[in-house]
Amino acid sequence: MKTNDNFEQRREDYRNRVNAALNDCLPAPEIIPRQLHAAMRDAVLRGGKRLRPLLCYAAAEATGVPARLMDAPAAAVELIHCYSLVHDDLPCMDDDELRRGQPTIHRIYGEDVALLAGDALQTLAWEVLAAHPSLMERNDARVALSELFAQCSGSTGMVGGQELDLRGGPEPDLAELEHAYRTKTGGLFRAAVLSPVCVQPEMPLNFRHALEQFADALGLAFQIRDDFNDKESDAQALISTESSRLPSWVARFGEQAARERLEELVGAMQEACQTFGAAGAGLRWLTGFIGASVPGAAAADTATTAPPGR
Ligand code: GRG
Repeated sequence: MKTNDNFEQRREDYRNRVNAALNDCLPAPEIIPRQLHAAMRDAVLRGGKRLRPLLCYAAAEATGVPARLMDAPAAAVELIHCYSLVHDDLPCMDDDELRRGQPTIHRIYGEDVALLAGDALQTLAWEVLAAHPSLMERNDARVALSELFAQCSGSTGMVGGQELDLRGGPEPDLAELEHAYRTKTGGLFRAAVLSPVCVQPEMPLNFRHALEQFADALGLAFQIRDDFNDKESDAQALISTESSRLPSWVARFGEQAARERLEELVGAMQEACQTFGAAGAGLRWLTGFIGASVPGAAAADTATTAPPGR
């Protein structure tokens, strides 16, 4: 399948497109309060692979939705993702020193400013959905996107999943662990992949179902892949027996089971992609990115290079 090559080329255009939208919507650093705006800009513009925006554009290609209708959800989902990273790095959560290869926002600006920067990034995401010029004539789409994003990022989505992760305990069963993954990590992937449905309400049902299947498998697969590659998962498992946090999938069920589960999920993503024929090139490329990065797992397609920005 050669269509992946095509997406490799377009991927850079999409990244530039969302970076421009993000740069435009973030308040300029000279606008008061300057420190807050500098922290917000750093949190968003200092790297990142932009996987969630790429998913918006890839899902739009797959379903015949014009790319310009994805500019608002692509920027909004990245703003919410960046807010979650800033808050996740805080001392009361993971207390991380580095993010995207650089000091975390609270290490540079202090915990108080980092908290506020995350809050303001989240608020900005809703402003983008409400007021982006590309959706000015589409009240229906703005309402549908706002509802989808709220469900995927709030207490039944990403934020709720984070709480489950913090309090889930060391011995969750499979359903408990996967529910936490599906919401914490999968929530924003779901928002991205289902964004085209919100701007094209007349979309055929088989397309909607395929996007649902793709999003569901992707959220889980991405987190298991991340656990799998996490060299500290053993350490995390040890810590987890002494804390209320969930263990990683790999630590809980073992490497072999994780590899098999991941292959199953990548298979579900590939199956969903078939619905879109050649137009699903972008979704197939992203499937390949997940499948190719796990030692011993079958690569889903030809993608072997990570999007730049890590
Ligand atoms: C604190 C409200 C709140 C939520 C936290 C999703 C989440 C919930 C926190 C992110 C922390 C984390 C490490 C989640 C696992 C998913 C993951 C590997 C995120 C990193 O995503 P990438 O690889 O990051 O897309 P870049 O930097 O490329 O954008």
